[in-house]
Amino acid sequence: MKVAIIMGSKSDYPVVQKAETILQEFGVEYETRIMSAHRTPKVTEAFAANAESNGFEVIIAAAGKAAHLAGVLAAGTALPVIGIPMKSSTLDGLDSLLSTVQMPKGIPVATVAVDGAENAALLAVQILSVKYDTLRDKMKQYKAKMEADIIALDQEFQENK
Ligand code: RP5
Repeated sequence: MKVAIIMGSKSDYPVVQKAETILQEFGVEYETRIMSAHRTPKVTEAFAANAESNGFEVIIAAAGKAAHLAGVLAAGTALPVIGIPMKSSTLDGLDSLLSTVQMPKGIPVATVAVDGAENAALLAVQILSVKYDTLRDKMKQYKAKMEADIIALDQEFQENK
């Protein structure tokens, strides 16, 4: 199981790293690359065309401003593409969000929240878990732990307020 994480610029990496951390937690192999729909269009197109034969099963694409990266990748592959709109501009990421989510019919991009790198990785794990049962079990454990942690926090909060 292998996920491609593509980011439009090195400046996206502090956010993108959070997706890497989640994939590590779930034991999912990933490769992180810098590619741009606008600055390196030929490289991006070639990556999308060869992603499946290179063993990738899901693509995560993080980009900001006029963020066409996820859409361009989705146009060039049958693999599922998850878009992370980056809050990298004077418009607080609204530009990235709309550029990523407002895809024309036929070319979906599963768009997470602005800077939502953790959810992008979790969604990638959930997509992969359709094929890999071990990942579905890990996802169930992840959710159960999250629930238990919050219940414990609430209990502590009630006792100490
Ligand atoms: C986008 O423009 C990148 O994804 C990044 O979020 C934003 C700014 O890029 P840099 O100017 O920091 O390279 O293409």
